[in-house]
Amino acid sequence: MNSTRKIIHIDMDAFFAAIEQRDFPQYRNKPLIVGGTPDSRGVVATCSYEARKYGIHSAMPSAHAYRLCPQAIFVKPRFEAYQNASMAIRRIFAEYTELFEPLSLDEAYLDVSHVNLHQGSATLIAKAIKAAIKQETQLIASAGVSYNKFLAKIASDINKPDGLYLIPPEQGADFVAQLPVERFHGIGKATSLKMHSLGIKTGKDLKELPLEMLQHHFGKAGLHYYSISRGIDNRPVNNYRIRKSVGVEITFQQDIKVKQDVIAHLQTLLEKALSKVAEKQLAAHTLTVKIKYHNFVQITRSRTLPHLITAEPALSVIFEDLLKDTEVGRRNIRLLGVTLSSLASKSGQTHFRQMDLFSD
Ligand code: TTP
Ligand code: MG
Repeated sequence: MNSTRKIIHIDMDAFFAAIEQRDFPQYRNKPLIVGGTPDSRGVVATCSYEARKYGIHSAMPSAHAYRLCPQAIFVKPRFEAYQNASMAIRRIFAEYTELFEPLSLDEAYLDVSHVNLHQGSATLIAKAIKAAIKQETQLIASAGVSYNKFLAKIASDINKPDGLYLIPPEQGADFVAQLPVERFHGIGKATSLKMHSLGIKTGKDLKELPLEMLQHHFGKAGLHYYSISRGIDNRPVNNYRIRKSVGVEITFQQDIKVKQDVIAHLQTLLEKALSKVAEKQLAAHTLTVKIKYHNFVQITRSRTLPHLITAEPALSVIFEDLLKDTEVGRRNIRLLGVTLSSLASKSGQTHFRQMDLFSD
């Protein structure tokens, strides 16, 4: 039964700003704004909690933020640092559950229904994840714990920063009833205004409307609103996609036939695939060649090498070998592809786990 699921939503506090304050101690305990400078037409990406006291928030023009707090420090974003922190927290999620779904760099849903750590207590697991994040990144996360995504997401916002809030199943429906519709995740400004004009201000108001009416006014979303107003949200946490291979291919405008041309194209495709893999600090052991003939018949040929695959010219020998039992040279070809798999970290250690964490 879905009502027994245990879902955690993790959301980092003042994510970009917290990273700046961590990396530059002179910014700590100060109103700090990450984003465009006040003299540009830029906007605030985020700001420290010290800056929020002045009414500054994400998406506000930086010039406006400056008027609210002239002593604030403005800094440009450093996306690489944010990406690194994001990878670090995802690595921690992966230690607890395979079933986690990042929503952005700084937040994710985790389904811990089948996690046995900490006596299976989702609250204790959330606590442990917060502690691991702090230990590993010196950053603070807030967590929401509930029996579905909708409520877990709302819960993580409740005691921010450094929050941990539980909405147990028996309180779900009451919790939604008192919630203003503009606090519902997924209900934007336009929809909440429309709801207000229909006299719907809270979850309780929403629940009083029959399904047909909700569908009439909100189309497909009507059923979702009907469900969440009752504390019901059966959306699964989608598994974070594990990338086990990297492939590139080319479709020719005009079919090719000559074997040496085929090998030359495969070599170029291989170089492209290798650079993609290298970008992720990985390397591959298995090489797969895909050939689609002019009549759309498709074949693949694979070879796993004991050493890591590199682009050295000697590989053309392997291509020759792979093409031996094919009709290359005799039949026209419309598409060629090269896929690298059996991914390993550059040191040669197989490292599938790492790969999916780097693939976003
Ligand atoms: P949020 O989680 O919305 O905000 P936050 O982490 O800064 O603060 P908190 O969760 O404690 O309220 O967004 C995560 C990051 O995404 C944020 O640090 C910066 C970036 N971001 C933007 O660049 N523009 C935006 O409009 C928003 C909302 C966020
Ligand atoms: Mg956040």
